[in-house]
Amino acid sequence: MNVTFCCTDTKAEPWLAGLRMALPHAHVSEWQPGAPPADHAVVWAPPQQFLDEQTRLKGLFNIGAGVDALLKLRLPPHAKVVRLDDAGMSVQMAEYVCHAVIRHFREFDGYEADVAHSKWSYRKPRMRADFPVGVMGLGVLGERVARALRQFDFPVHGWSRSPKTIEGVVGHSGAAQLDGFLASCRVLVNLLPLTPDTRDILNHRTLSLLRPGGYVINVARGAHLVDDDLIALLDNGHLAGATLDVFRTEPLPAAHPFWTHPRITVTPHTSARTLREESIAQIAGKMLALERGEPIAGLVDPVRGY
Ligand code: NDP
Ligand code: OXD
Repeated sequence: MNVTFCCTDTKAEPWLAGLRMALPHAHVSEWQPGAPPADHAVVWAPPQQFLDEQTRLKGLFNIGAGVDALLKLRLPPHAKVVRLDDAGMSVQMAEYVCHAVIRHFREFDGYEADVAHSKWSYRKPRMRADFPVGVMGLGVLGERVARALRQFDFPVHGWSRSPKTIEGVVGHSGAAQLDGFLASCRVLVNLLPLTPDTRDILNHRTLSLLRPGGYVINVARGAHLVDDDLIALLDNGHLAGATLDVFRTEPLPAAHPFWTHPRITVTPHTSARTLREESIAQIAGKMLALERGEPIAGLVDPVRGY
């Protein structure tokens, strides 16, 4: 079995070494233009030339959960597109989102500002019932996040394409239930894949439906959010703040107003990192399963877009 590796912005050597250990009978190499055809590829943001040349691929393994960038390219005709299926990301996402929700709910930013002035401040406890959290996207990451938030007794709502039953989470599904879902929430967590249906979904109309004093946590993709609409709703007081991990342009340009907005917290696309060891173990296992003709989890439907 021939395995090729083509990942932009990723150091190849540790991945190649790990893949060779996990697949001792395979030939694993880094892709070079004109390289012979491989059976499987491990990719992140590959150039179109790679996909045009590698026409015999059976498996195209994306080293991330989101495949929006990959699906913009012309793909080899028979390759199955496979996304990372958790591989250590869901626990990181649960940590990040719970941290952001709790930081806002418990007003830790306010305490920090007071402490900076040696001020012993006391704030009235806020009621959890007044902070229902909505999770958009109840897939591998969204479900874990929704369950983690329930552990802190927040009222939790979820929205997905098809109906989902998660204990303690009020389920909403489909476009027809989007507005009702949003109106039920004060804190909104976005964990949708970026598809034609979800691009710009966090806009003036939808964010206005959140309860007054709403809070937005975007950890999915920057193009879900209309930047100017968020700023307008923060500035008119409808929204209380936002924590943003993903942006339309990454790295976030130095002049972007998100950097300096007093009620926006920015992190550099770090909420759930790809973990190399977990990812290699998962990918190698799936390559071998595909070679044996067995079904695998994490297959992407290119028409659906995720
Ligand atoms: P999944 O594919 O497992 O889950 C996607 C969820 O979104 C599903 O519940 C799906 O519904 C729902 N969904 C998709 N389209 C729609 C729609 N049109 N309307 C309503 N619901 C919809 O993805 P993951 O949970 O693994 O990952 C989610 C996203 O998180 C990734 O695509 C990526 O963009 C982002 N991500 C960000 C990271 C970061 O570091 N910031 C790290 C990893 C991922 P249904 O269940 O019915 O199919
Ligand atoms: C991913 C990401 O999609 O890191 O995995 O954003």
